[in-house]
Amino acid sequence: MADYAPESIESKWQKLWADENIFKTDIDHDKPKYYCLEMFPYPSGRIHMGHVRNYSIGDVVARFKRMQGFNVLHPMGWDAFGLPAENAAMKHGTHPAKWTYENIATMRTQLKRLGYSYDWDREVATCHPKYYKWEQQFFIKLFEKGLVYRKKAPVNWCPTCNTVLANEQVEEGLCWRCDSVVENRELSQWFLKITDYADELLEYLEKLPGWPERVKTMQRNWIGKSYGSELEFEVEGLEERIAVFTTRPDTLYGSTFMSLAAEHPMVEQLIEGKPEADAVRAFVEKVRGMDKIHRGSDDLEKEGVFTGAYCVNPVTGKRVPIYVANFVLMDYGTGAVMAVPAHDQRDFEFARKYDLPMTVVIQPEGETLDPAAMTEAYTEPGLLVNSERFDGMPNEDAKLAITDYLAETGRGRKTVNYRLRDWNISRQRFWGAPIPMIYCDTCGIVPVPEDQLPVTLPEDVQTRPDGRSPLPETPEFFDTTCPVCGGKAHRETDTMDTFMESSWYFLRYACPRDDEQGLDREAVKYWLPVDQYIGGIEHAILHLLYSRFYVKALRDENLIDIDEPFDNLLTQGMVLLDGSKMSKSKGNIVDPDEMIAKYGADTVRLFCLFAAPPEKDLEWSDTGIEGSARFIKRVWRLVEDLGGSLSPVGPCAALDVSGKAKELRRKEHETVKKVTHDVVTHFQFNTAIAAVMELVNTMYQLRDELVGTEEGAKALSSAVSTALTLLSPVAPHVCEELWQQMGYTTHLAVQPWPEHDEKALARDEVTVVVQVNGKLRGRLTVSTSAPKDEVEKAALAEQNVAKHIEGKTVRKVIVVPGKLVNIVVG
Ligand code: RRW
Ligand code: ZN
Repeated sequence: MADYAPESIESKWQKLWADENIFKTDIDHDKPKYYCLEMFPYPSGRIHMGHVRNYSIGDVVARFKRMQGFNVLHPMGWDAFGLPAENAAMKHGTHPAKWTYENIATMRTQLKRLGYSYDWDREVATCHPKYYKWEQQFFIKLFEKGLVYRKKAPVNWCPTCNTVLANEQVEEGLCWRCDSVVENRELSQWFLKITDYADELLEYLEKLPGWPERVKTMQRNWIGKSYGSELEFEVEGLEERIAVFTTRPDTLYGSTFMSLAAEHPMVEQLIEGKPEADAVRAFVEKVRGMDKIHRGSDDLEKEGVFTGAYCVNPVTGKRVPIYVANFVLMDYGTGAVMAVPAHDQRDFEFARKYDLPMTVVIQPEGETLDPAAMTEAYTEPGLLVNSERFDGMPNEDAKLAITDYLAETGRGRKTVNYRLRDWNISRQRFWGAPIPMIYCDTCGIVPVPEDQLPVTLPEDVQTRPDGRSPLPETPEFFDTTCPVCGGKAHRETDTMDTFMESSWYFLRYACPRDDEQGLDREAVKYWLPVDQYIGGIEHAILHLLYSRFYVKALRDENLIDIDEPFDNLLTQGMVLLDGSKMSKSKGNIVDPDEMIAKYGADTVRLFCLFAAPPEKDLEWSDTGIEGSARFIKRVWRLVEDLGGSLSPVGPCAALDVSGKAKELRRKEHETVKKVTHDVVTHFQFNTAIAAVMELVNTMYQLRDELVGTEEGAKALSSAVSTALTLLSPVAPHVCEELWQQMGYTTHLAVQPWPEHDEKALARDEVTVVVQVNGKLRGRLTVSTSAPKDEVEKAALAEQNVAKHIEGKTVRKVIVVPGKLVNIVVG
């Protein structure tokens, strides 16, 4: 046998698996199905160590399930639209498609070099017209149903990317992709009505026990359902009322002023003819230029301006001044806030700044708050004061009581509010799926007829150096005829957010070449939902919420039959180098190709799985990867040394052995039990691998004693077979190679997962403690099958025990088998 040479072994097995279509999957009703999916990559250029970790975890799950007898779907594809391709094309003066397909070719080769068990026949690229055709068709269906609409809206605008960002793509006021400060603009945009599904998205979180609690909490907070009241304040001198939404109706008696958003539709009416008008208009102008995220943040300096108008508190009947304030947002509630400075921190800061009155209406037990002396709002529970008929009531009860009281007189009602907004899917960029809509001067907005789909991106265009989309200036794309009246018309030039593609790719994998229907209902029914989804926590809200919504929308279009896309979700930790996230911009990258060239793919995979449990961060370490390499060589050498003594007896062979051979067999079966348990119950690959390492150690310790006898050689053969089988999902190439060296003619990739035999776990000998009159005097090693009188005889003969009973009368001997012998002397 030759030295361990990973390059040749790995390419040999990759070729064999491919030639024999080992990982090709089809519907098979005789087997239980298992759909294992990892989040598909952006074809950004080269594979990152973060990908390697993600896809190695997925591959172990897929291989493990396949060996357990499941019909496993394990696909891979490309999330191929988006800004990076466009930026790169801009830089190099090429078409984004060229850059994208070149990257896909590079990255596919890299993934193949890692030996992942994908069914490559199911590969999809979302930038292919045969993919986005269906997305356009779904879009039109949703449009016809009223789930897609267009409206003018203030949008988050990234000045560097030259595009609109969804709220989810703004992180602390910065663009999620390039970290530029996001601006606020007004544009006509296409929206998907995800808010229609807010309640279902929330309720179904309870039906996802296989999701991490943390992710569910993040989604719950993002949806942000809150109960409250909507009430109305009459405006003094006008026949108008201002509606406010509040989650704190219990504080209504303490509302001493009103704050409006700069965009509130009544501002103009309120200030008309008042001396304050100009100052208010200037302030409104200023606030509208600020970005929304900043306006909503806690540390914004609270500012406002008095409108000169008043309204009336509906319960106290007192005059309340109306302000425009920079921290009130139009898209939460009604854009008007009943300010309660004593019990809301933002109102408190505002009231202090502008010297507005403050009334305490909730007192903590055993205390009396003095508004003049307060340094912050009191927001904890308490009893109502200064609230007339509600005085003395606990504030939680008062929420409903006061709402009911207002409702009786037609001035308010109970309401529900959500933080979730509709999903803006318009992007003013070139490299995305065109939104299939046509503008006609006569007919208005008309969807592209189905038989004219896909609306494809032009192939011979130049991207513009300023990053703006060339589509409006490309006549062969832009100019068209109206499908209704046949007159001159033009196409929509916005393209779709790339999260539209990733919201259904997992369905397309079930029927990737179906050009007739897009989604083959039976195939989707067979494969979906995804049994195990694996990816980064960065998608906890964005992608994972959109996909859940999209599946529900397609279900309601009667196209598919599932409610939720992903049964189980594993969010993997980051890959760190020297304590910080590996990233190209920081320059702390370990290149997977370099590592594969140096150690082989099996070692890289082993390291990724051994160094940390999947949910935890993984710190890259040179000593760690060296350790993984050493272990693989150790397995190699074991098989090499044993050479001709090994025979293909199968893992967990049915052997009737004794002595050291029996001991090895016990270790072998214990290992199968532990590895299976660790993988099945918690995906704890690191402890599973550690158990195989122990088994290998035991084989090294016992091999010299065992190799000489037939019984010993068989026990070794079985244990080596088991170790290779258990390790094969992690390090598949080297295991296949050694498996073949042992004389097997089957592939490990399709070998059944071994099962341990409970009987093999039994130990031959046990240690028994011996007491004399209740005191520990000695220990004995006896056979588990030894009869009681034999154990008693051995106990009495034990040296130290014999000393303690010398010259005394043995009155009684109690034997508890397998545990203890107590000798009573007098
Ligand atoms: N195309 C999208 C995407 O994220 C996925 C769609 C389903 C929306 C850590 C992981 C580090 C990533 C550093 C670097 C995701 C990483 C998968 C990394 C694909 C992780 C990639 N595409 N986890 N990943 N680079 O190409 O979390 O610590 O960016 O699960 O690989 O990543 S992607
Ligand atoms: Zn028309």
